[in-house]
Amino acid sequence: MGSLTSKLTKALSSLKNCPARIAMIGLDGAGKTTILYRFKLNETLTTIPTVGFNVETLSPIKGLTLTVWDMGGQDRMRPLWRMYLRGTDGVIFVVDSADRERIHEAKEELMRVLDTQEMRHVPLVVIANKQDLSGAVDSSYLAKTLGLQQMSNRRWVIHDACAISGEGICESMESLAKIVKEFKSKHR
Ligand code: G3D
Ligand code: MG
Repeated sequence: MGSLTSKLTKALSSLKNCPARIAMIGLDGAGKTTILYRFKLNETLTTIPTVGFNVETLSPIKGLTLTVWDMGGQDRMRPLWRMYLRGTDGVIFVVDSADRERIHEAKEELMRVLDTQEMRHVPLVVIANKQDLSGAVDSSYLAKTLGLQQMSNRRWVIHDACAISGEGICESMESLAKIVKEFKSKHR
């Protein structure tokens, strides 16, 4: 367990001198909090409870903030997301790959976030989580269903993962560090 935490920190280490704001989003139940807890062992997880809106923040390495919340449902919460998304340098979108019924809803929520002027060009890492469950769709199916191929104005990557075992999480963070760095050198 401890070694996973240090591997995760290492995966992000190329962002050490490159302060960045990352938003980790997805429908409730996708596995975001589970992923955060993979980092948590030597870190404090701060929970900011707002009425009906739970935000978790973590700083896995100096200068890097990871802000996490659930999407979907409550329209009245959308102005709050906008606030948390301001100045975002990268988005991690976590999907429950076994919940086929909600993939379409997940796509709609993702598009709502990305289709704003402010989020133009901001890079995207999709975590196709819960690959251990039977019936999980794989990352290439998910990429098609989420319409990632049509996103020509931003870098995106997708990884199969299992937040419980930690599989695929380090790879996701390595990709994140890489594309966020590129984005910041070009657009910020
Ligand atoms: P969220 O923060 O996105 O809402 P959570 O999601 O991290 O709370 O996870 C929701 C449930 O999915 C949790 O189960 C969690 O253990 C489970 N989960 C997360 N990742 C995986 C995974 O990769 N595989 C499997 N099989 N389950 C996963 P509970 O039972 O606590 O609700
Ligand atoms: Mg959660």
